[in-house]
Amino acid sequence: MTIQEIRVPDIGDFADVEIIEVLVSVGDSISAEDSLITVESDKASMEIPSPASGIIKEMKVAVGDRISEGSVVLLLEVAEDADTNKQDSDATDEVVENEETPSPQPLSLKGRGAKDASESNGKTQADTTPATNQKFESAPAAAKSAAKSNDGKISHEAFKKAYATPSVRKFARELGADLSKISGSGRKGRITQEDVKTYIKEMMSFGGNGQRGAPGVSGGMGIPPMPEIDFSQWGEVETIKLNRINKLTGEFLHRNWLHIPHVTQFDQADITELEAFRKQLNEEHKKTGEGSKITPLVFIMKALVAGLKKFPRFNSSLEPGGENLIQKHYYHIGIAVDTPDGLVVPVLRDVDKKSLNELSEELGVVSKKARDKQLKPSDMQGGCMSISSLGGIGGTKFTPIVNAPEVAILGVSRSDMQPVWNGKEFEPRLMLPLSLSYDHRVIDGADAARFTTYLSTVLSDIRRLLV
Ligand code: CAO
Repeated sequence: MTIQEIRVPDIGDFADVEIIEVLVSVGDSISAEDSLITVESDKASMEIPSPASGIIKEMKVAVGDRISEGSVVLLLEVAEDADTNKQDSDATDEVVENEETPSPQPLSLKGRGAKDASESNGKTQADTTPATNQKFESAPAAAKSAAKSNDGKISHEAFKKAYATPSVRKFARELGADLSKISGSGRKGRITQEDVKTYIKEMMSFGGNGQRGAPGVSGGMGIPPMPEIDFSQWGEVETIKLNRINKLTGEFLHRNWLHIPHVTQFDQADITELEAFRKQLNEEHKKTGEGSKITPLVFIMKALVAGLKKFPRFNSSLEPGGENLIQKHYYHIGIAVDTPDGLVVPVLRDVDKKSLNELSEELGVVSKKARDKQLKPSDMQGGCMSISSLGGIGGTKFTPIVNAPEVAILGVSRSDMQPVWNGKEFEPRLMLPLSLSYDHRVIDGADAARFTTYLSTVLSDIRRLLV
């Protein structure tokens, strides 16, 4: 028997990387090629395999340690005849360096680096997956050993945990799937991505709690992935690549939609007088050549600020832990701008301190900047509440998605002349549809109704903005 020092082999760019998983422990009997640890850089995760078979005598690393090429991972007791790296067969129980190791295998790529890496070899991440699984599944002994507790018994929980690759575990985590409840169909019981998908499908069809009889209800975040469909089977199709804004917006909206319990309150404001005043201002601007065109939106921004002052809870953000509200004492309003590349939301600051003319001018400038792709990330941060105005386009109402960390968003649709009963007769009044979506964790339905009622009152009589 000899004691062999197992070191990290050449792992390319993986210098000073963190160990995210230790797959073996002291006393384990492992085979050559069994995975020992998983390391993760900002681009990918990778398993480090053993170069030899033997029994683990001492672990030299733990989860969270950072390692590079040459770092000692563990001490392995190897049978002399199996010690392919050691030339001197006389020596026993001495530490030798391994000179030859199986190559480490990438498990998953992530982020931008992943894209670069996958593109650089002409493969997508999906392309690399089968090879990855194959490698990992050749390490069942290591995984099984890792599941042993101090008393030598195999913990069911740990066994299951060890029997999925980090990428599968990440996938399961994202879908809210409990790995301990999933049976692995991979080699020697390894849980595969397909197993996770199947489990989620079952949970969905059984009502989300694993019980039959409540179809169609999802188990919390246990949302199954959309199926991949080949639409070309039904006719001609083309694939259009989404641009960066589309992708970022999609991800952001999806996150907000899933995290925030949304409710939308609808209302209408009588803007007949406001519209008359707005037209008058625009006429004056035209005659004098001074001031930019004023649209209803700047009045709505002013009314919104009045609403935030009267109902401060709308001007807050919920701390991620859900323990506290952060109350803001400034009034910055985000405006959703439709651009050829997608939706962006620049923020107009200190709306309470600016005149209608100043806001109109600024709105023109930021909308142009947005459409010319000139907005900086800081131009889109720090909003208290956002407005999504589709008034220039059409529609009667909609349900905007809260622009987190804000707690509410005001949707505005196209104003419309309607017959309104004034107590004696129907009168033609210009009515502006409002759609207020809010985070129900922070705002009660009654407050939302009070808020839109107040907005409606202010917009119906803009003199109230002065009091
Ligand atoms: N009712 C009736 N008419 C309205 C109106 C309303 N609620 N809001 C605007 N209008 C009118 C304006 O007065 C203007 O009319 P004139 O040209 O006759 O003066 C016309 O519609 C066009 O207005 P606009 O859209 O150019 O200007 P705006 O200040 O209302 O909006 C901006 C600016 C940047 C918000 C808008 O251009 C925009 O991009 N809107 C889309 C926002 C969006 O996509 N939201 C959805 C997000 S969720 O996917």
